[in-house]
Amino acid sequence: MSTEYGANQIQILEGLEAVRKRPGMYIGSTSSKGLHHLVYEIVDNAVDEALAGFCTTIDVTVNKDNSITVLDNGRGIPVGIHPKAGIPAVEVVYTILHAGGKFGGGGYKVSGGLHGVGASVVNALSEFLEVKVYQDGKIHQQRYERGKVMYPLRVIGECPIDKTGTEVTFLPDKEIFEETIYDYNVLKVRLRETAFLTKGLRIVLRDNREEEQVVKEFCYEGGIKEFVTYLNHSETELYENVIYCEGTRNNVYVEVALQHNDSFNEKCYSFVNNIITPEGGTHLVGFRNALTKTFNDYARSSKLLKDSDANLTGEDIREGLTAIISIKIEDPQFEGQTKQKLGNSEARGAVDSIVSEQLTYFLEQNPSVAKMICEKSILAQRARDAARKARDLTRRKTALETAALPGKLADCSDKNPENCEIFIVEGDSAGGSAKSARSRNTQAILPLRGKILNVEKARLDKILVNAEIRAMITAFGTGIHDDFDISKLRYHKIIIMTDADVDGAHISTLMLTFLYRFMPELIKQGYVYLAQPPLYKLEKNKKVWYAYSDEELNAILTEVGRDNNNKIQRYKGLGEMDAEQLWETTMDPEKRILLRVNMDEDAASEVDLTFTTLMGDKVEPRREFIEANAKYAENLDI
Ligand code: 1YM
Repeated sequence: MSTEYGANQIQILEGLEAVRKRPGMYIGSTSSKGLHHLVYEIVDNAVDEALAGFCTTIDVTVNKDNSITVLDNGRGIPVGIHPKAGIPAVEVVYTILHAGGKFGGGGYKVSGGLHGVGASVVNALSEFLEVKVYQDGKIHQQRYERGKVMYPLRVIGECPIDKTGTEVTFLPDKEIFEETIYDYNVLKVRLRETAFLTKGLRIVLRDNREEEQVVKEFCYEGGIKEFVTYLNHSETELYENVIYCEGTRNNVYVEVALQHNDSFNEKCYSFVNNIITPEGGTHLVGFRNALTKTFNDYARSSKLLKDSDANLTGEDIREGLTAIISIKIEDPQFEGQTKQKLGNSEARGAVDSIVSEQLTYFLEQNPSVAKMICEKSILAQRARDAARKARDLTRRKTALETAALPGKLADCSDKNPENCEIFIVEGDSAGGSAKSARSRNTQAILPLRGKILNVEKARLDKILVNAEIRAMITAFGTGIHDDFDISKLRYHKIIIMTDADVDGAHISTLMLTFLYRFMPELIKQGYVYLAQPPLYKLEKNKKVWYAYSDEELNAILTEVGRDNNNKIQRYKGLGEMDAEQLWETTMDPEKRILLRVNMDEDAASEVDLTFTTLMGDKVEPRREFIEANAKYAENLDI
């Protein structure tokens, strides 16, 4: 071994040791999120190979031990000796921590993973990682454990000369990760998204942990056009075809797909080099500019808007719009607190000009579609005016009366939001029990009458005059949409308390839909909870048990014995419990169970889809969704 090689080895180990010491700096976190991130880093290298035109299929397998295997049919990572490092290129990829960008010059990385950069991080954080390269009729292999090379790259066998590709298996290190069990659904959502964003690429996901292997295959020849169709599948589309614009300008490759549906929500997701940009940025600004300008020009020239009418706002035109904006750019600059906002100014111009040109042409060619969109936007414009009036009304009220809190609210006396919780209770009778049961100091009760308005199916003006909705908005104190201010939140726990039956579940879903659409920050920051009232009460010899599920009931029955002396009571609703029982089982902070509502922000489009599927117009997608998810009924992640 040359001294130079030895020195390199030490550097390598120091590099990977730094990753193990501060994993968060390299993969964001060591929670379940970071765990899944490992897979995306490896997959991204394979996606790069697909974008370069050499790979058509990526196979991802979750093995029985929660290790992951990723196989692609690209060229295979080069196995030749890297001139500077003096070791095979594949070893460089897996053991040297790169500062960024692809080494070796030529071309540029496009996908999210830092082309070979992420691979060494994954290696450093894995109990073991094994890479196989199929190239020139040979199978090359190397194994690492916690980043350390176990043996030099070696040929372990032969393969057909036309078989090429890279296969990587790794087991996330239990010393590093808080969670080491992969969630099939999380991988599924992300890989489906990756497939939509890379048209024609086939991604196969397998789960070998189940007795019967689960296989899911994603391949979309239509790319983001099919993504829009997918996102709209539980909506009623306003017109048949997805509008599509594509082109390259200023070295920026731009793809946009859009379609309106008859709902009132906007679903726009933007991506840069296949990475979602939750905070948008210049590409999204360019898109919005183009959309607003093009539709106003069209509406004016076709006399759908009269000279005396005000311009349509962007918001009007985006009512019911589902859109994907995907760009590929050489040197993306991310800004903002979480580095999720694109800053490159050339992206704005590129998207703006490509969308303006192609959309103008489309509208001229498809006047009936153009008219439908304009008419919907004009309706939105009118509703917006009405909503502004309704909102002004609420604002004026607050300005006049100091305590504009809803009459039905039984507020708590403590004024420090951190100590305070509000129970949103279904029905006046349960509300009554809750009011006598509560601890007045910190617990507020807001009873709602029956089912609240389904905000998926109503326009803002109608929503804002709804009494139950207004009661919640004023009680929480934060305002909504643009006015939303989390620092004004009056309670740090918003607890939805409904009956433990189908109706109760429906009301909870309506409530969550409202919170998700109007105050998503409350969910994101973990302020929203579901109370868990018991299903059964069991009495024997003056002793009392409560069961929160059928399993629990059976367990208790087994313990105390099944005989006629237990008078089992099945609760039909919260109203059946007296104040003391309600306190003891559901409200007492010392004893109760609360479920905190989570939201996976990486899967924003999927969360949105869940709500439109559950609360939207179409029955068939809802039935399919419920059938597919029935077994996850207890899992509250949305
Ligand atoms: C299962 C993971 O990493 N595939 C993969 C990676 C590379 C190549 C092909 C590749 C790239 C190039 C030339 C090139 C990488 N190569 C490198 C580096 N799948 C997976 N497939 N030949 C092959 O970009 O020029 C880094 S990643 F840097 F070594 F070329």
